[in-house]
Amino acid sequence: MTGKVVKSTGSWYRVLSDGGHFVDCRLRGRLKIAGSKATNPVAVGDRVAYDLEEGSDKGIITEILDRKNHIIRKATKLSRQTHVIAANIDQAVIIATLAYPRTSTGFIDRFLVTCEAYSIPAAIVFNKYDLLKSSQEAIAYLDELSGIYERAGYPCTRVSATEKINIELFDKLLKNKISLLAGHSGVGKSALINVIEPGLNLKVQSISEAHQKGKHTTTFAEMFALSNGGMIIDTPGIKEFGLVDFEAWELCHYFPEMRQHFNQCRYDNCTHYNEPGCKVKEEVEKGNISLSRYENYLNILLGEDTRR
Ligand SMILES: Nc1nc2c(ncn2[C@@H]2O[C@H](COP(=O)(O)OP(=O)(O)O)[C@@H](O)[C@H]2O)c(=O)[nH]1
Ligand SMILES: [Mg+2]
Ligand SMILES: [Zn+2]
Repeated sequence: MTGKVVKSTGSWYRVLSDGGHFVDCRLRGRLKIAGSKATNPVAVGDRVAYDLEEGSDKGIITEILDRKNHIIRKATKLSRQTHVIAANIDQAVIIATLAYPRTSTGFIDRFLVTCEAYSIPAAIVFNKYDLLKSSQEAIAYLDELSGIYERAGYPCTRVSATEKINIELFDKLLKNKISLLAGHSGVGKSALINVIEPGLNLKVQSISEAHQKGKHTTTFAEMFALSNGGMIIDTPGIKEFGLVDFEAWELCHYFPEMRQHFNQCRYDNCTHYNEPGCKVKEEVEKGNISLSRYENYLNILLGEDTRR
């Protein structure tokens, strides 16, 4: 029998069978993915084969089917060990807020680099639009950011969970796709999901709870089915997605608006930092590549990206 892992606690896996019912499964002891440095061999989104245990409604996972893709974070910043957050994702949706709490562009860009590295299409949803819409200055900044990201190829949507603004656009974004939802604690991930799927009744934190650090103990993602045919993977407490290891000259491949210029630089191995004859820097100076994206590129390149 085969199915899809929708929840994991580290020792138990809830599998949604192809027949549409849930089976709690354990992992056959010796099942490991060859060559994987991951601390968890099976992640939410994995397709697995399982057998039912004799005389029980519990199952044993016997095989992990090939992954289309997966996304990881490092166990710790310097660790070689990785934790697979989810597998077989159609798109990643980053929920960001310009205020309460403020999502930094550094966080957004680091997340987008991770998505590019794993070839996962990404979209950005700016929530809590109700808090901005009376300030012209805030709207201008939101317009500017949306322009930067849309031109780089990432669709942007502004929504409000509490005032139900543009909820139909959010619903459409998730329709018939498996989406990984990412974003800091407190940006309104659960609130947004509850608006399009009230039956899930996810816990929405009070603002004060959202600011308490270390409150989330679980690092395991969970997958929910939506009535629009989509599935979402909620990632509690995940602040930072581990960047894959890359060579300096490779990093610009993960910035779509830089990728198209790198072969016009004077040097083949240009890192677009301080090399002469750099086409990327020229495009930044002309205003064709955003300064904010370029600065975050340099922060990642130089390893100074410590902002969360
Ligand atoms: N003003 C405003 N507050 C929101 C909105 N969406 C969520 N919130 C509040 O933000 C807090 C955190 O929401 P929650 O869904 O728990 O965030 P999560 O940690 O990303 O799942 C709660 O107090 C929500 O009521 C919104 O669109 N506007
Ligand atoms: Mg939540
Ligand atoms: Zn260059």
